[in-house]
Amino acid sequence: MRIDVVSIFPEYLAALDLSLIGKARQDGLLDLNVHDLRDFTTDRHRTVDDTPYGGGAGMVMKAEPWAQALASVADAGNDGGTANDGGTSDGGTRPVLIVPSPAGAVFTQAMAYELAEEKHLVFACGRYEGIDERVLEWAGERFDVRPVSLGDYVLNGGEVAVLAMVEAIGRLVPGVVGNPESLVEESHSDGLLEYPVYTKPSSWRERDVPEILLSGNHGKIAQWRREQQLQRTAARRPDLLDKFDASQLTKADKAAL
Ligand code: 6GU
Repeated sequence: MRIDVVSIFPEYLAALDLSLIGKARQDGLLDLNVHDLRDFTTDRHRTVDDTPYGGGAGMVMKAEPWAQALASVADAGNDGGTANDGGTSDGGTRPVLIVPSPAGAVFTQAMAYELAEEKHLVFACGRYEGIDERVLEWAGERFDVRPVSLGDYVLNGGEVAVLAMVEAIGRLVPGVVGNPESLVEESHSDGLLEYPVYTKPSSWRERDVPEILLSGNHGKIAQWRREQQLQRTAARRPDLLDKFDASQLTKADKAAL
């Protein structure tokens, strides 16, 4: 997968050299490129913002530097492959342009799975009050444009959101996580929160690991873990349980709740 990130703070993205994602880049699984938006300005001051039409607080990011930057990365992920290599219904393989914004659709694990299938993702990190809206309209001609939010709170810019999204998406790209089994049992993979985990010692500061986990009875352990998932989800995230329909819950599940 190719990923391009455009930002006025490219240094923010340095964390993507580390850990699992850094290793995936070294292994050639993720081709991640970070670009400085100011490199696409033409004035002496490398201006990227201006005052908003209609008035109001703050500054708005100018359209032209964004158009130059996005045009330069739009074709970068195109390897000249055939028209039949998994393209979208329009016959092409349009890159996805993700625009981090508190005004976007909320990013979810389901969205991460979808985006992990794409060949080319471009992230446009806005700052200030946002990017001139005409850029998003214009970008629709060559990208599949998706404004995306991490949740209902405000960050100063898209960079931190991109760190989160690239990590969530990148780890789902085949080969990035060594043991794919570990993707199966984690929180949100089945719509429930993860069960609690324990390691040695079995007794620590007078607290014991739940007896069942030492029993060696794998059927009973699986049942206990499922109960824990359901109870935890009911306590911490009842909104997630509301999305379950009754047919997804076994009799034992209902007894656990
Ligand atoms: Cl994706 N961007 C910004 N700037 N603020 C946010 C966000 C994104 N998600 C939540 N708050």
